[in-house]
Amino acid sequence: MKQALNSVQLIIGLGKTGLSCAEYLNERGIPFKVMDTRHHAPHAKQVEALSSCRLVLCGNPDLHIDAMKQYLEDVEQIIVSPGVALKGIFFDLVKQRELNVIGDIELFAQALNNQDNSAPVIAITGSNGKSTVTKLTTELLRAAGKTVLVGGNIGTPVLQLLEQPKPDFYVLELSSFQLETTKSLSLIAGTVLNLSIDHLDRHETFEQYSSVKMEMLEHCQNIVVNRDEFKNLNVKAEREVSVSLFTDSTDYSRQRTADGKLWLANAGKLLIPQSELKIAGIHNVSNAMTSIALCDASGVSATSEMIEKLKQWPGLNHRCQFVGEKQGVSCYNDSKATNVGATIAALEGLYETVEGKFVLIAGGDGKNADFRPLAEVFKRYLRALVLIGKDAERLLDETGRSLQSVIVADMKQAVSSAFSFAIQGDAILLSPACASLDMYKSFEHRGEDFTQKVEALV
Ligand code: UMA
Ligand code: ADP
Repeated sequence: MKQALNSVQLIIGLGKTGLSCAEYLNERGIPFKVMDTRHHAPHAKQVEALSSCRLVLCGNPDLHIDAMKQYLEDVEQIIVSPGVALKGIFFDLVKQRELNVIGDIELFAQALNNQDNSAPVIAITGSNGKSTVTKLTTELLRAAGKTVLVGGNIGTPVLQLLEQPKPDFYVLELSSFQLETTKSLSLIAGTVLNLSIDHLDRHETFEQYSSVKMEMLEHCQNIVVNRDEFKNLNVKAEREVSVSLFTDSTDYSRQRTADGKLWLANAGKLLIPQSELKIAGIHNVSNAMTSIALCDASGVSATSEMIEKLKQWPGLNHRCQFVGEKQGVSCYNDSKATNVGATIAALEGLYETVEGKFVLIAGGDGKNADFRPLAEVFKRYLRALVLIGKDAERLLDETGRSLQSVIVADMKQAVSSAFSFAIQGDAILLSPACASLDMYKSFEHRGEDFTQKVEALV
């Protein structure tokens, strides 16, 4: 990174990403200032102690806009964290000054572009299934004997990956917030898994949210396209590897053999019987197919070790995870379902494995989403609806008034109400269609609370 004399970089946000950016710049002796809109930001002390750090400022910049004008005077470029919306009076000022605004993924991309012979990058985005496909693709590549570093929205800030020896592949999960501030990331292979409404508290419209994700495909040498989600997609790439659960005209599909078994197959070659996959739900069959296709698109064809890994992989915690059974009622933790599309996928995906109906525990922070698309699915699959959290009332109004339902104050009550509605053969599913932050530290925290309350009863 070139740096004009007497100018500084401005890092905005002091979470994991901000800290990784500060450490990255500090390592290279590049001076920077840091800002966080909160009064008490995490990592402030740690960053203040770095030798290239000029100033740490906490608080809402929109309330001190005259001071901000001065503050921006020596700023050459802004490196913004994904949790910070590029909106408000301060960002209007940034726009007026025509300051370059990038994120940590862009810094990572620039670092790779400056390396001779850098490792190829595979990226996964979409509304749902990103972490599952990111982790499974990583596991499959490792099973094929490749070294892999994994990061991005899945948890490890990408700049930290540069501190480790060069791998055979980087596998990145990218959110719309991260893609919004990324321009020059070149990918050997990438995919947009699906698009459904999410984050409308940050993106102005669904179209804007979708286009941020779809633009990633323009930077891919090879793309994996789920033809069940994108029937008419036409993006130029050296190679397209297509997948589908429902047609057999794609590169990866399902085929039924004479004994009636469904297999995952590639160009007529049978790979693995669907029934031998450990991960639950039809959406996860699609995720499995996409993961093998991503390896293929990156030049790694399926080996027997990879097929064995596919069979053994149990999936990630908090994603349609089986957590217990009592008197014929099974319980699943799908706390990571933080939007409407994910909850629909979980209900449709798990339905085949459930004898009876679902008692669904949902609710939380709906991020301004329209819950109405859930109404039809609820009618089809639910025995009853148990609601928690900030948007419980609205969720009920928009979807569930015709069902047996109850609004409760906490997870303990939610689980005991769910058991009182359920009958033998039913499943209790926590799949909230909402973020957890109105009640919990994270979706993991919410999932753990659910699991604990279930375990206390079974
Ligand atoms: N915040 C402020 N003011 C600031 C900076 C942050 O209020 O100045 C708040 C944000 O609104 C947010 C929280 O602090 O609620 C964290 O924001 P951050 O940008 O500092 O987050 P990091 O700790 O750096 O974590 C980020 C991603 N977080 C977000 O996009 C909100 C993590 O994804 C990611 O794992 C990490 O970088 C490493 O790349 C988490 C996430 O929730 C899992 N992602 C969203 C999702 O999956 O739906 C997109
Ligand atoms: P993300 O990282 O995109 O949030 P995860 O892999 O963590 O995705 O899965 C989150 C939730 O999304 C799951 O709990 C499930 O409800 C739903 N989901 C997973 N895969 C898919 C898919 N391929 N299509 C639709 N929904 C999915």
